[in-house]
Amino acid sequence: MGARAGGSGEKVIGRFGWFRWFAWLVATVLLPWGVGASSSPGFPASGPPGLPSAQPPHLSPVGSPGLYECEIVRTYPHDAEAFTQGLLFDGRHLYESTGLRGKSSIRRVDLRTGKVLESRLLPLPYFGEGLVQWQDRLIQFTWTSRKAIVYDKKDLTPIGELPYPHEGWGITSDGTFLVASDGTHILRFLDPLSLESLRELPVTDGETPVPSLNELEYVRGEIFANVWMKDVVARISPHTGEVLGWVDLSSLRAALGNAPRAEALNGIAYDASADRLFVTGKCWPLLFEIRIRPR
Ligand SMILES: [Ca+2]
Repeated sequence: MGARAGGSGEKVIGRFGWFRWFAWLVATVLLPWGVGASSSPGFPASGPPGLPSAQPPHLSPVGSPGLYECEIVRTYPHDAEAFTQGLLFDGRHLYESTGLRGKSSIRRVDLRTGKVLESRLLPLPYFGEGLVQWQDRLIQFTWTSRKAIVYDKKDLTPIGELPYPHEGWGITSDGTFLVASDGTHILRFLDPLSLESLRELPVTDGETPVPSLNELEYVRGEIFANVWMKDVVARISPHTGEVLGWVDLSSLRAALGNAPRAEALNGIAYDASADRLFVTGKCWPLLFEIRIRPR
């Protein structure tokens, strides 16, 4: 591509690189739903089959938000039947919520082997979505049933349900509140006991709303969000809603090898005790520990 040419050409290429990055962002993240759209994209959270957009930027970004990529630290097995909708790590085990009607589940998973240690199927018509731990409980969103299911974490016994007036997509916790997405560009801070919405946080890249926020994880003071059907993660300020950076994870798809059923990247878990970050996707046969670095 000649991008490594030196001399005065670098300035031209640098500007072109910025343009390429901006064009990539618009084309892959913002335009498919219409810039400024604030409603659900109109497709079910399960999404149509097919590969998400994975066209990566190739040149360095200039300005903000920053552009990041990842390196793979370790690779672990992951149940290729798991239509991952929620993922967390409690310092010992992974906990995972899977979707699809009739196949939705909550499960405790051994990180090293990927073995499902314990699981429960959700009854119809529930469609499992985001998953969060609050104290000794797990709270699992359902997509359109307008309720969340509460479990005793020690044995995954359902112990109650909470009404929730929005679509349930992703959910995480900042330690004080729960933070939820509903497929739009709005994040909601929720009372952890009642799921009452206490604050809404529009997420924007500059002036542009970023729709289709999906699985969430609170990581070192930021909210990390999968963007539905994209191999990117948005790093979001929990204070302003500003996208602080885009993490391009399209390189993981090559590492998946032959995985014809692998759908969208979805599932972020952070091990705060060891500063480890895990990601996987819907029906991905692998789960990755990754390290993020500036591109
Ligand atoms: Ca998560």
